Amino acid sequence: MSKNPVVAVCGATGAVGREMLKVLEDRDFPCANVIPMASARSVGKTVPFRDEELPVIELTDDAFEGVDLALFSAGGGTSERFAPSAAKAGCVVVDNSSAWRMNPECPLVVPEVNPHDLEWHKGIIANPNCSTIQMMVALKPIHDEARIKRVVVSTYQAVSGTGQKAIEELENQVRRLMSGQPVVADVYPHQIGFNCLPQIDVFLDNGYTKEEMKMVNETIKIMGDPSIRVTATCVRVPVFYGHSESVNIETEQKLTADDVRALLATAPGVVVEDYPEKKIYPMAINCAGLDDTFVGRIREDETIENGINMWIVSDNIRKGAALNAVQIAEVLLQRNLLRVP
Ligand code: NAP
Ligand code: 12T
Repeated sequence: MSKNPVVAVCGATGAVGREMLKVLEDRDFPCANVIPMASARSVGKTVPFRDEELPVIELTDDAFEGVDLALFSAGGGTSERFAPSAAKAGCVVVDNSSAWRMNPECPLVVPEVNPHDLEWHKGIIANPNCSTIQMMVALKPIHDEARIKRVVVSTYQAVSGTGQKAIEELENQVRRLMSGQPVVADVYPHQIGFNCLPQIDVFLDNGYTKEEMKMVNETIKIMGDPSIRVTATCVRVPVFYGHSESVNIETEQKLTADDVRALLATAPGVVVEDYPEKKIYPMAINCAGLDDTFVGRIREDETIENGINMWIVSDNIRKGAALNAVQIAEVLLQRNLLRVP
């Protein structure tokens, strides 16, 4: 593309959409024009971008005329409904919802891991789940070196993953609980203030939640390796920004903890933060607003032949959503793939 692209941000008034605008600005993404879109409810509102307040327009089938790239984060139903109209108008879609991730026509991409999958896109590209993205960035170099056979992961997920209303729900509940007032749960099925909920997204027939099965199926698609076995437990915790993950892996080849630290030290997008003697390890409060995925508590699992435990933390709204989507767009631009074939 010789001219800079026109970029639509669909869901621009939401937690992820606002961050997308910030990431486009921070990274000086080359764009001719940015068009924020949301529901009819938001028409009349503005959103900040660079030194301007941009008016929000309604997301409709006809809104994509002359738009080159659309970053969607407006819910699965909205993506399912409008992404095909955008692609039909010649606009490449990078979608943050779970609607298109397992569709065989849609690449599912973490730029540090499988940028090559962008080559076969047909107009709609899926951004993986936040919990999957940060795990992939850390596990890919290990898989390349020693082949990962099995992953056991437990997540500690921030409320911002659910959106703006959930952020407000945690704030309100904490305030009320601290002043002895009763709380009501609206967004979540139970109180999230001072609690942990072993349910993220809906339950499926196999007893797992949809969020847990996203980690299983998306890992296989992104790594391009159906032999990796993943089992997950996803837990919501009363944290605003930053998902944490306890990850246990079993590899085919033996790796020591030092081997893993050395591998991750040069991995793109990864920062090793592992100095237990100084009480230094990744923490959600430190990763908020940052772009990297932080890995610490790296140690050998002494109960099996080739096992490693680690703790992986990243800002779920940045690398887990907005940043990963913009990085996908950057690769599309660099490789001249910003067109619908
Ligand atoms: P949010 O704060 O609730 O914002 C939702 C956004 O979607 C708002 O801008 C809203 O516009 C817009 N929207 C809702 N219904 C719409 C409709 N019918 N037409 C047009 N726009 C509509 O939620 P969020 O946290 O930003 O998340 C949004 C999406 O991103 C979800 O699909 C979620 O699954 C996905 N997400 C993905 C990840 C990930 O794992 N990669 C992480 C977080 C979120 P109004 O203000 O006009 O209602
Ligand atoms: N339910 O994009 O609630 O599949 O934290 C991401 C985050 C779904 C998704 C959450 C969710 C997704 C959440």
